Amino acid sequence: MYEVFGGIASRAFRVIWLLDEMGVAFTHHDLKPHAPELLAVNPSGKVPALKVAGEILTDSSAIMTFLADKHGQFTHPAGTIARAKQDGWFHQILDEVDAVLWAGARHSFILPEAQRVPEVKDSLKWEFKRNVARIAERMEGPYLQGEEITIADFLLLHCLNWAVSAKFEHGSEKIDAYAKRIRARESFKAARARLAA
Ligand SMILES: N[C@@H](CCC(=O)N[C@@H](CS)C(=O)NCC(=O)O)C(=O)O
Repeated sequence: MYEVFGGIASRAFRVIWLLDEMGVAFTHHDLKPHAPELLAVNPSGKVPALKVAGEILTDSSAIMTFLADKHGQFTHPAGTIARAKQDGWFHQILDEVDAVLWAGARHSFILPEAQRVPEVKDSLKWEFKRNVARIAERMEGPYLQGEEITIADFLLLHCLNWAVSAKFEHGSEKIDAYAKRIRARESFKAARARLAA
């Protein structure tokens, strides 16, 4: 049995949605970063974390990769060219989308006020738009790698949702259609419904 730590409005959404997609049971601990119960399992205070077989795994990307490999879903097998390409997408999204949004969040409300540089947000918004346009250009089909949806698509979609709430615009019709396609999935809707609950 898996235990997911972290509120649904955080990067924990990625893990919860993936488990919903895979039809795998889990329990959810709705905890904010640095909550005492969270610090007890993950001393960095960051979410998400996953408890499995008595061990704590951290980092949403590492957890998604572990789950996809373990259950043989939404991933190409390790050691294949297709997997290397999938990992390339995964890391590109982390570098060029997640990191840009996270920098925007840090300079809006995460860093101590004296360390924030709010002016950087315009530059980050420009970078986000340019980076998403590059992704749109390279996309190979209805999903990043063609016909088959992978965890790289789940990661990107989560970032695109995050961008909406952070007011980072990409202006790409192709990416809008892509996001709409993924948001229509029943498991996405189920995970999203947890947000409203
Ligand atoms: N790369 C990590 C980032 C984790 C992270 O920074 N999570 C945020 C919430 S979405 C957090 O816990 N922030 C608290 C902090 O930075 O101390 C992941 O993907 O899990």
